Amino acid sequence: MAHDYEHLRTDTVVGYLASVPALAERLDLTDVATIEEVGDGNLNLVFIIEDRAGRGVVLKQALPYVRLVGPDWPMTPERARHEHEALRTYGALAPGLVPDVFAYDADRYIVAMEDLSDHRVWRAALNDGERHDGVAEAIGGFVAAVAFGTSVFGIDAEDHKAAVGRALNPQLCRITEDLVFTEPYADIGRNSVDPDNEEDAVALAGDSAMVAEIGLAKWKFMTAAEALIHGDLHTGSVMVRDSDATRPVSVKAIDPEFSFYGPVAFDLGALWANYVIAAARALALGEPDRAQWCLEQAPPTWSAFEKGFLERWPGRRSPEVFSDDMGAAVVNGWLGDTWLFAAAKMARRIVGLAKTTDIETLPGPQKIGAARGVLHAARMAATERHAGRSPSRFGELALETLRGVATP
Ligand code: SR1
Ligand code: MG
Repeated sequence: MAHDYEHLRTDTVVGYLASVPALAERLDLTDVATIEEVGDGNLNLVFIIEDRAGRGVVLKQALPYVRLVGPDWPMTPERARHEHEALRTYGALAPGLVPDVFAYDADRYIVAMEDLSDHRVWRAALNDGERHDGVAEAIGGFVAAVAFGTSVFGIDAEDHKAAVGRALNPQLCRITEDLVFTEPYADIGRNSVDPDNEEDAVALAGDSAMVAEIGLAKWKFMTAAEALIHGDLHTGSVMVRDSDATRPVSVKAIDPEFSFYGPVAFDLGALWANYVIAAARALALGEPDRAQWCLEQAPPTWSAFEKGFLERWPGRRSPEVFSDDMGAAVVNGWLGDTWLFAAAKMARRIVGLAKTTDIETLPGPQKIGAARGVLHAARMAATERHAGRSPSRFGELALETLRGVATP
């Protein structure tokens, strides 16, 4: 399908805002102070427009291709609709934990939303050595609210099926199916590693136990329509602002363009994986205490999720068969799957397309050790999940694994 629509530019965004009354009133367009294109992700254009009074709006526009690669990789801009609808749903279920949405332009695939310039992308903050307390709990609580509130436990069965249909997101799911679950084990020419990590990538792809687990993970991702998951909930999809004398800590989940009805544990695994990646960076930089802190974010993420989900359980649908005990059993299944998806998400960020700044910005020798550590941790998580599933055990084993291969 040809997508012919005007792409925003820094010299056209003010005119665009002026043309949408709901946006024009949000800032003084006669006194604009800054216009910045800040899209540092792999897919979209993102503009922040601020006036001199400090009021701002974010415009995020989906391009008809993958920005990371260019027009040679066409990609449906319908992902903007998915992002818009997910943000609306999440905002209702988890107030304050996603940016406010002001408008959606279905012709030009533009989501207009709250300016979060007083927040930082969590990944960038972690890369700079910052520690933000309370973020892990908040984001675990966010996953719980969405897991319950969009699932058959929280909504009527027919509404659930309609929601599953509306949220079908085949092209974006295909990216994940290929980049996360397949290509790290069967390169089609998009993988890359440092030559000194080549043996690690070969060992990963040749690890038959790992590949078997990843096959299971891919199948679950492709078939388990449990809830309207975020679909790309890494630390770059979380924004944070510390508490101060006047305000509590603020946490926002952003960028749910990959959202669809999928397995709840996929989002939790993405978070855990990125804690390991952040820890690998800290360890490589000679900061073992901070590495440990990064991995200590896994238990509170999980506990807040578990608590948030089980607190809602008494209000579930179909209590005549969704018994009192079933909630805990469902959660326990998700715990094992969180290990599994964490494994998949770690490995893809080292071997496949679309890597992380945590590792990529390390100096050469440290980068090699950190990348190796993450790959070993991925293989550990995929198999050790059968031995003991506790979130603290995950962190301990990951730290042990990273330490075992760290560049001296
Ligand atoms: C082609 S898009 C590559 C990656 O960017 C997004 O952040 C997702 O993680 C996706 O896999
Ligand atoms: Mg993103």
